Amino acid sequence: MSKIKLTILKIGGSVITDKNGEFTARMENIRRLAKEIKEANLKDLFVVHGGGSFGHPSAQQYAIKDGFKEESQKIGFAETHYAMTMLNGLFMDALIWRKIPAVSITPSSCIITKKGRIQHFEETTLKMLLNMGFLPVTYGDAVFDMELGFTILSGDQLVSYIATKFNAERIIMGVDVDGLCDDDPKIEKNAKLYSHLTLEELKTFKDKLGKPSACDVTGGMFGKMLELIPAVEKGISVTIVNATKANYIYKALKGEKVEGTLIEKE
Ligand code: IP8
Repeated sequence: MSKIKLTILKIGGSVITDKNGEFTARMENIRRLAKEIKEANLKDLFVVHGGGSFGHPSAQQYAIKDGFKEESQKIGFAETHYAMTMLNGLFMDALIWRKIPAVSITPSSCIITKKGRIQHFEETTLKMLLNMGFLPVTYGDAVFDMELGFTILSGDQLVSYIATKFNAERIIMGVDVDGLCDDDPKIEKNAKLYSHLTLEELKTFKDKLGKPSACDVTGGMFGKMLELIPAVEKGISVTIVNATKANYIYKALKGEKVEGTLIEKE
């Protein structure tokens, strides 16, 4: 296991779903990303995807992140988890159709959090999948929590946790913007892209990032940056690229030059 130099690829929920709808998958992106992952043919890859318009609406409606307070939330927990298994199924279908030996790991069955932070992770299956050359795929999910009863675990926390635990070589974050900018690129057309940031710059930069968008219970770009800091502190590089653009993820996986933001410790 120690010889494995893991690449962790996170595909944001806004890339594979339309956040303006409910249960609206962006199938063209899912299929294209499966093709890019197949063509990059990387050993030791681990894929994590977000919830988008599958996981977030019911999580928000039933306040799952805040924990178990009343019986009526239980159906919300079940719905949120089920919605994530549906989205995961669409992604797995595209990967397996490309003959990628991808196997899904369900966070709610192997992870327990404490006040929202990962406390136990039964990682034997993940290790075996990696050792045998499978592609493990996991996702943000509704999970059980030692103090809260249950909560929402973001895909970004999973990325950071697995990266640090398994001493990953690099993290690639596939998002729906070109990288980190000095302003919100969805609102401000002249926003300037940062092509390189050090950890110190990232720490000052994160304070300037805008508020998360309305239907993202795990904190949007701001939450992502906070989660990634421990991984960058350990010397794991983070590349943020636009996964809605054709071949950007392919190039990032292959280590080729691609527009985006590279974050390194120094
Ligand atoms: O989209 C959260 O994962 P994220 C998933 O990576 C759920 O923040 C269930 C809302």
